[in-house]
Amino acid sequence: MPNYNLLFMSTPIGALGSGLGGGVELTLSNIAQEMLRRGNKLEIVAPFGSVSSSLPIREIPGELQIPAQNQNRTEPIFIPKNSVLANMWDYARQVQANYDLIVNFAYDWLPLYLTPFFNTPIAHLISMGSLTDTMDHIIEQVANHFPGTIGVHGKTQAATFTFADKCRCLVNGMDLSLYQFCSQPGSHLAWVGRIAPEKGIEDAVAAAKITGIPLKIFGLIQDVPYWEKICQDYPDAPIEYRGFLPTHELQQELGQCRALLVTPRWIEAYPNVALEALACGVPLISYRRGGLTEIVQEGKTGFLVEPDSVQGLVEAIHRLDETDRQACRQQAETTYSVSAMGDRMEQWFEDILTHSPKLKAQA
Ligand code: HBI
Repeated sequence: MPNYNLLFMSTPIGALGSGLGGGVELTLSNIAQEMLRRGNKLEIVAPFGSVSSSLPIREIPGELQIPAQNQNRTEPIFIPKNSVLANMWDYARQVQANYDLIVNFAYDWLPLYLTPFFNTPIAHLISMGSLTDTMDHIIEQVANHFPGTIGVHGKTQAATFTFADKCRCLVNGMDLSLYQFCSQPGSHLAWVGRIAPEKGIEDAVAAAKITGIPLKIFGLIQDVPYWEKICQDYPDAPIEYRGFLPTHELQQELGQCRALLVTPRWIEAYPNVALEALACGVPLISYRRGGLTEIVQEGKTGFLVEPDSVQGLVEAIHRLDETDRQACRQQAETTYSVSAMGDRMEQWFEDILTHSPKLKAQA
């Protein structure tokens, strides 16, 4: 496998490390670490304020992009004045000749629209399922004109698009050495993620109230009014908000939990939090929706329940003794290790570059 010069384009909805970018922050960092470890050269382009202990970041100023999941299907594309997204891609245009491949991690229209205007090939890692008509349309355009350059995480995510067969499934992965296996947990449950309506945390709180089993909550409170309403609606639920913790602290506390409740209201592509839980030996109780249906080994590494059914969550919680924490860790090591992910990414890059050799910018 030759070594490549890679330019990673981050999400424009928040600085890397802020938590605003959700799972894609962790995905980008994990892949970048592994590509560097394998001898590739790499620079990450991200909004001003992005931080990373070990990754080379080029910070770009400008106004953040609005999160796509807050838009309705027919909403037009909004590009604010001094858009950080536009500024990031103007930078990419200027430096593209130094790179063999650009990898786009943003779920945004502009990078996809600009693809034919670039000489350097662009690989798009699409991090969510179908959300808006404009995104569906532009992704399909790129899938048709640049076959093999549209990557997704899972089959259920791909299935939300009419062009599922043109999407390459990359699954996901993370650095398992950061996650300690815990065989003897406490009695409490966990919920991890951005606290926002599409994540459905109110159902996990309701299940904690019904079962009386304490629920520890980790993640960025992205929608404050939403969180405050839940606290008002369930004043005596046994919940404890633990904050938005860095991976090292999160995995320490998450490993102590009996199970992770995953309550997505939408098609979550491939929630990183589920992989993190498995890596700590924590079984998953999740709605039968999105990427979790491809992750949970029913009855062994968790349970899939009727979507939006709190009663379903409660029944699964009472069956937790059937699950096997060692099997959870084993599943993470087999499929979600960062080296398994690195192999899938390098193969993807190789396939793109051998099928669409770099067009040397006209001298
Ligand atoms: N919205 N506009 C936009 N762009 C993104 O890159 C983006 C987003 N919403 C959510 C998101 N990325 C990530 O949190 C998920 O893809 C994981």
